[in-house]
Amino acid sequence: MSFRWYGDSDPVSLAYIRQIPGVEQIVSAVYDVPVGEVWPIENIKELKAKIESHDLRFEVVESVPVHEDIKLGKPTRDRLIANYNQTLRHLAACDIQVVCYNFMPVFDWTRTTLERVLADGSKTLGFDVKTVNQIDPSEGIQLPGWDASYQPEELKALLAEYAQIDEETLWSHLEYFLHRVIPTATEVGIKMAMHPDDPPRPIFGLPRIVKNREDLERLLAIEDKPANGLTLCSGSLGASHQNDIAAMVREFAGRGRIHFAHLRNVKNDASGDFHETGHRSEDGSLDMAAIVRAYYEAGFDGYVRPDHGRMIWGETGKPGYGLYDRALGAVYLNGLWEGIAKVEKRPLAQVKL
Ligand SMILES: [Mn+2]
Repeated sequence: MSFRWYGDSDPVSLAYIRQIPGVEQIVSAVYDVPVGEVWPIENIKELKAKIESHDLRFEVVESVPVHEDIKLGKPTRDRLIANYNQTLRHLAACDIQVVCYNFMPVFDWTRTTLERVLADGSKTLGFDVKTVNQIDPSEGIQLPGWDASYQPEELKALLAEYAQIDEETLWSHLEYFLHRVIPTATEVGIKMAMHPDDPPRPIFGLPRIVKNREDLERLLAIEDKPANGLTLCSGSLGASHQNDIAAMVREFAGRGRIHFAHLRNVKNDASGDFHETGHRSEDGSLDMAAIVRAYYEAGFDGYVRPDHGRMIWGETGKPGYGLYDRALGAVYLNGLWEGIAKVEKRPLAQVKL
């Protein structure tokens, strides 16, 4: 069981994370190197030492971001892919096992509100299809939580470049990337773990290619090697009511291709609107017990983390990444796992998450 931590600027401290029952791992990244440049080995070592000084381990990186030029298929991509591979070599030298990444154009995730108030007074992230459809990207986009590293003009230019890129072209750029990165990952012993698109639908005409079972299958076939695997995010894929998460877990964990599990619940409806909920099955649309059971039955022994949490008990901070609700999620998920393991009467040590 792991917990995401955003480094020294994260209001949630490593000392507090250490106190969550069952959490043994930190998932983090080097945040002070520009996207596309090599992560110096010293920076990785420093981060790892800091985490280990709190009696926690650092074996999963989320994320090593993929430069937009690689997704756009620009001539600069060869240099950027060489840098990416060098970063993987440095991470492997620091005993990192899994690297989470995504291939979403421009935006890592999209929500229309970061502060939807639920019936219990907690605040959560929500997505409303109508609001997104009313936005004309050529006139600029203002939604909460987006990467502030883009200036408005820069963003417009980037969106104009993507207007030339359809889904098949983006697939071909992903293939180009994986054919060059997976051999390096295999060589150094790192497992790459693609995070699906969030939400799993096209937005603003941007192509989105990791949305459902068929997309995951196609992705894994590009390089049919263990190093080419998945971060299966129940909340991202689960925002589409057509995705059967437990079935995906059975299939892809059964084949040893899920290296990192993001577990959270989401309340969705057929229109595509959704909001995030607490992790418990009853609170959202996903049967979390069935999903955890699917991992158990597939013999999953990879890394897992609670994903986003609501803001509860007056906490403020990074939307989706407060301490309290994610800690409740971690304990709930470990409780499900222990319950399933005890019913199955297998020793817990053999089935540890
Ligand atoms: Mn996720």
